[in-house]
Amino acid sequence: MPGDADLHESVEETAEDIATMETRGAATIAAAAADALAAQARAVDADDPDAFRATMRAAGRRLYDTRPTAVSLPNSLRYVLGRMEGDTVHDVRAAVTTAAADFAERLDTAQDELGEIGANRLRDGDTILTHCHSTDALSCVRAAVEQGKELSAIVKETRPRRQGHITASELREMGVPVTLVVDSAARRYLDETDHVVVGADAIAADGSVINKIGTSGLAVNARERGVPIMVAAQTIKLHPDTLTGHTVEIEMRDEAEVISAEERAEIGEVTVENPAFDVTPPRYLDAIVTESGQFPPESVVTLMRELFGESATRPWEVQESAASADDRAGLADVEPDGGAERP
Ligand code: RI2
Repeated sequence: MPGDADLHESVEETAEDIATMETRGAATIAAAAADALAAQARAVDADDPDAFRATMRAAGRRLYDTRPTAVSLPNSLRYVLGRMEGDTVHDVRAAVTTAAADFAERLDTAQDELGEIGANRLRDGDTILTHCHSTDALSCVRAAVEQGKELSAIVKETRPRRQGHITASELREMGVPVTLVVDSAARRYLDETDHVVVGADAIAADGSVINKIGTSGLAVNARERGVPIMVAAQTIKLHPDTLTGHTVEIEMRDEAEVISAEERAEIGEVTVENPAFDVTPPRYLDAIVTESGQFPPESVVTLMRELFGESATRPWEVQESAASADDRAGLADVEPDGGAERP
């Protein structure tokens, strides 16, 4: 496999941006990765198709190694790298750039479609409560607002990186009144909440949802308070490895996101941990809303089997076309890595 030195600068930049969370949000990461592969394809100076494909796989590997939890990333890589058909470099290049464009279009369409479905769960006058920033979750809110429903929102700031600020800003752009609260105030505000709306970074075959740290506690509290919670997630969030018993790795991020070196020194010797995600068991969730419909969490496995079938290889190991998978929602043959933590 070619080394990183052969990779196009936009692959390096995209990988760096994903790792530092300059580019973040599962769907946005997937789109950026597909774009980077297209840029790499346009730049590869290879003599034969096999050398071209090898460089593309190296680019896929570089992108894959950035963040481990959001399964949309390997699903994106698999979609593009699985379509490197052709007998000439020219043809393979065209196949990659077309696949990347198709993937981006599918993302947009899926998000719009799930938004329409999720909006049906929201009623005129509802107060929603959000956690982190999810473009899939906000698509549901946007569609509801476009249907003429008046909503208001309680937005958790979402420590440590405060992605809730992005959510608050985007909700204001939609004209939705926003109350921003610290994470630990969420239970108090559930009494004023009609619907909790969150996104997902990965969904396991048993219906467990892996999302920003704090989601599971929110879901338990919402269930205790009788407040419904929906998860808005395109099918690229479905984690095919979990069909065969693999688990989803939970990303541990730098402690500097939680505490400065000065503050840490003042406290004295402590261990600081910064898990980016947690796992919400299906019994605390009411519905998973995808572009293929809404599902009780426990039945999402049926959709996964339909979409993924059997698959075994990693994105950068794909040797042949996955074009036939188009008929299965475009995501079959996409297989991410497994991980250490059990959902
Ligand atoms: P969309 C985010 O993770 C949040 O956990 C959010 O719910 C999820 O990605 C999905 O985002 P991070 O990248 O794909 O902030 O719905 O760590 O935009």
